[in-house]
Amino acid sequence: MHERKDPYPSRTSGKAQTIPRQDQVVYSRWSAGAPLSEDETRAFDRDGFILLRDLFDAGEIEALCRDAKRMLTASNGTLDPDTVIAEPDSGAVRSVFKVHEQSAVFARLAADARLAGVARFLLNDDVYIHQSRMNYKPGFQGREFYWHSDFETWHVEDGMPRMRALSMTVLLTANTPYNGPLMLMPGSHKSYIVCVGETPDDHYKMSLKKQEYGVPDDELLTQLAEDGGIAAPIGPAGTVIAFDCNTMHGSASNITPFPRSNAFIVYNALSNRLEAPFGPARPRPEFIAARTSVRPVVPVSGPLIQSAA
Ligand code: 6CS
Ligand code: FE
Repeated sequence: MHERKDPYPSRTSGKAQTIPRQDQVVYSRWSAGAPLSEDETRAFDRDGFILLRDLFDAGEIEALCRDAKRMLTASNGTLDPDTVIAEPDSGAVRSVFKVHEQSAVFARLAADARLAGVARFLLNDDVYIHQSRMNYKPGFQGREFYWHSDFETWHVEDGMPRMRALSMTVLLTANTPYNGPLMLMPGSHKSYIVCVGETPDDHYKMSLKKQEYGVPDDELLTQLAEDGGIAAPIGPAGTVIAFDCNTMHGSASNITPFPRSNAFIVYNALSNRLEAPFGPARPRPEFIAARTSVRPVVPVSGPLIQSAA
């Protein structure tokens, strides 16, 4: 059989190492009509993430929060049970996946020009939704998301060929210094951290609760953090963090009483559709990684919800 060349091998050997990024970060050239300023575009390229403040108004944020709560407290049968992930010890709801197919408001959010338009610009292609989810990080019980590059998982386990994808996180509670905010390592997206170990069968059943494979080595993490520092952007509900698929990120447990709930929409370039996984033979299910339900997003302008007036 023809051996497929893998530009980003990981979990194939006993050696943790760094491979330089082989792909662009910003695929478009900035011009005056772009949906980001020149400074924002440059910052995304340099840091691997940017903050977008005040994109949504109070009514829009409230509508998103209401539907996030509906999904959190949904009675049996309302949501696809596979998409609901429990916390490792308490059993509280940690994540709900595929929210853009289980909520009209989140479907509208994912198509919104304020997010999808920016994704199309940065990736310079039609985009589709690779993954969407709510991470609830409940008070007291919300556990950490250990340091990782999303791309490492998406490449090895899902067969995403190249780095041409990004996440948009919409904060739906305030993220404070205390409640386990998203932390990112600026500049880390320029290095691909090769992880050691193999991928167990049905790895997602464990990894979505607590990741133990595909975990970067301490020394390489230390190097990245020494080189670029660690950012923990905070802000009120409605703040958006856009970050590259290879930016090293994670978040700590939430021992405060206050939940830290964030929505994530992952956009992938249409030209970067999933292939066979580079690691395990069997791909992960559709609700974590869209393989067949691939539809270009047509950005929708205007408010998320029709106002009552
Ligand atoms: O495995 C995944 O695809 C997911 N896991 C993490 C920790 N981040 C990205 C993604 O939701
Ligand atoms: Fe992640």
